[in-house]
Amino acid sequence: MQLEKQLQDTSLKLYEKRLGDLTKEQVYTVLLAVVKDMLEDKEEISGERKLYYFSAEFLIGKLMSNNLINLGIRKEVRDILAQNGFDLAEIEEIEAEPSLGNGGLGRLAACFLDSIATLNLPGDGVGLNYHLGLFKQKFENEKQFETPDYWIDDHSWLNKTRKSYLVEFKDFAIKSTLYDIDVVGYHGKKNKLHLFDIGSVDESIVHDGIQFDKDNILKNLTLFLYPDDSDDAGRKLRIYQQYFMVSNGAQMILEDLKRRHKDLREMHKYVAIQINDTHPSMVIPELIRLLMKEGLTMKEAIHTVQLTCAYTNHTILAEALEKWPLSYLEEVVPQLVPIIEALDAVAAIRSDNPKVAIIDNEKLVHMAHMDIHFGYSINGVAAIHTKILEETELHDFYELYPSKFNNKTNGITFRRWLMDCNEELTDFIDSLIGEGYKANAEELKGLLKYTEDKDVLKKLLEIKELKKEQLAQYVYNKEGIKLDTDAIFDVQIKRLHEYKRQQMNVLYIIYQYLQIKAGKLPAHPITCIFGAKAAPAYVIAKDIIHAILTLSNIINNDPEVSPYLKVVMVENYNVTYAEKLIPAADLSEQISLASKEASGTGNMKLMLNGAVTLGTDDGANVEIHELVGDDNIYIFGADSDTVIKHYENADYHPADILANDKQLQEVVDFLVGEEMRQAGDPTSLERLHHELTTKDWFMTLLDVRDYIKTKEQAIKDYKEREVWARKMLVNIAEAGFFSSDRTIAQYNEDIWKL
Ligand code: DL6
Repeated sequence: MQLEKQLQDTSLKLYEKRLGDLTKEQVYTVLLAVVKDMLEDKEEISGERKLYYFSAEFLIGKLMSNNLINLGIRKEVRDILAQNGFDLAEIEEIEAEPSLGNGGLGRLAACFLDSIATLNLPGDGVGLNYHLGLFKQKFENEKQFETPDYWIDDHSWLNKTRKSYLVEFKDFAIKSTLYDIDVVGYHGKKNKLHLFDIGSVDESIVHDGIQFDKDNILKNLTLFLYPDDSDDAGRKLRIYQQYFMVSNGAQMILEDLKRRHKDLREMHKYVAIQINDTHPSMVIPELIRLLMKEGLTMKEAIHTVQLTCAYTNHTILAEALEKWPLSYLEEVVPQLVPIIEALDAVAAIRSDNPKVAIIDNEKLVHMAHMDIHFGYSINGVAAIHTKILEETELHDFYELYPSKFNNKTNGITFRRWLMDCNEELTDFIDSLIGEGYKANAEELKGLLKYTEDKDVLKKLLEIKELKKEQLAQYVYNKEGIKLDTDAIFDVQIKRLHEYKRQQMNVLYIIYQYLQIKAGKLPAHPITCIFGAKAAPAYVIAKDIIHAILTLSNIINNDPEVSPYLKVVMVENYNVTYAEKLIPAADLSEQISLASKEASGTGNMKLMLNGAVTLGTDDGANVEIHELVGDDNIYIFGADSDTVIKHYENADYHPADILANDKQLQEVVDFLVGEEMRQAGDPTSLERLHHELTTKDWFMTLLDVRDYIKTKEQAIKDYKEREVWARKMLVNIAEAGFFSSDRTIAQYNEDIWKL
């Protein structure tokens, strides 16, 4: 009653009309205003020691439904809107998705904020408010184009605050503006996501897609996440952004400590900083610098910073571990250079091993090395990833600081990835085991007692069918492509990267196409669905997108083939799309080259929604495999030890494999055959073909045979509906371990100690 009154009053105030007489957009605005008021009134989580989670990305997704769930009012709001002639789902669709992230790293940060608040821990996010996001992906002529993602409008979750700090660069200083987004825990209190910005950013300098003058920092600083760094100006812009983020955050932290009359020498007693990947690493020298300005000696400053900062590593890919030329830092933030040099000197005293130096012989600053020397914890994000860090990639550091290393297997928030995106499954689970699993995800195991219950298995299949129909409708509206919901939905959704091996799925599709053309039909129709953005300067990744779209064009328009095989790549894959695709997936493609995917989190979301994994023993797949057992997952391919040995011995040559496998050669050559050349761009296709046949750095051809065989087995098994439903059930039941509530509880117990 109270809520209805609030909605009606706000409706009258904003539009001088009753709720029932508004347009859908106006209803959204009214609901946003009411929910923002409720969030404003929520008490902030407080505590003696507070966490600051520094991250370049926060891929938060639309917030309305999540906030309604966490406030515990979603059903009530749905009923009130229904009484006034509106469908809540349609109203929620109106929200523009914040474009503040790229992939798993940013989505993890968003899940973590949800869990930190839910566990009633004082912890805020610190990042930047990118006006045009990563980019909006458009497909034209079977190719990706990038356009600005204008996600901020007059009505958003951003709250402009009065906080502002001066950030000094070599040639100028900038005053920041701080926007906050409230982060409310499930039936709990709130924390904040702090997003720093500047008033002088000018969206009008962007032209020809996402081109802009990279030197004009006052106008471009917070335009885009991950601006193109293929030239010097782009790389320096990234340094400007990173320093702007950490200097603001550090100043905010110290201001808060001073307000609380805390001794800055003991900052570590009141503050924990989690450095999410290396983008925020400059927070270490910046804090030291600011503390020295406050009167601490360098020794005192290093001491407390070292006990405050912890670092999470999210990749072993060398190119993703940032190394900035010292000369760039001199040009952008010279004030940090003497501090970084001093840290390098301290590190050199601790170890004379050049492999652990912060500044190397070529005068490159290894940001991760600074984090490891001057952070008190370093964690990987899945068991196998941490093991590889300890034994191989960061072994020299592990020998130096064994006790700093720990594993925190990633997790996902079930509020968004089950309750929000799959209400039908949520209600069904509630009816079987009650709602306890929402607070204690391990209770999902209670579902295991239904593995032989035919009615339960049948109902699971019915829910999946329903979610597939909903997705088919959504895809039809968005892409104009009709999906056959009887087909197995085979889903690969993740950033486009060669190590994730979307190209292996491409080879499977070609194989299957050629089989069908030769009259050999698959055991069951299959629809291969992709969602992925390629980094704008990553040429081969864009070639892979081109190959997928070209194949999709050929196959979907071939009446002989399309009843059995379809290929769909959805445009502008984002969190909103993921929320539709994941509940509808049958098969979850997690096919990275073993050792390369740090963890993956899509694998967890898909499992939780009853998709069965087809994957390598990589990242968190290894832990999924252990939990569900051999019968409920499809594992293939070389293991990480074998892969690491191939790299060490430099003995992997794709040509050798092709020379011994005529059929595979035919599949690979299809990429540059007549049909593809006619339908696509020969230059792009030849480049991809050349890469695969001469280099194949991520060993696609090593695993593709086993991949095809295993996928064929999965498709065969899918026909046994009840057996398949049992696999689905086991996956859902065992997904509890992957709740981010568990991950965050572990971070807190072992690292933050809030
Ligand atoms: O930890 C979150 C997420 C992992 O699940 C992915 O496996 C990992 O690729 C991703 N890492 C990055 C960092 N850069 N790279 N590549 O995005 O982190």
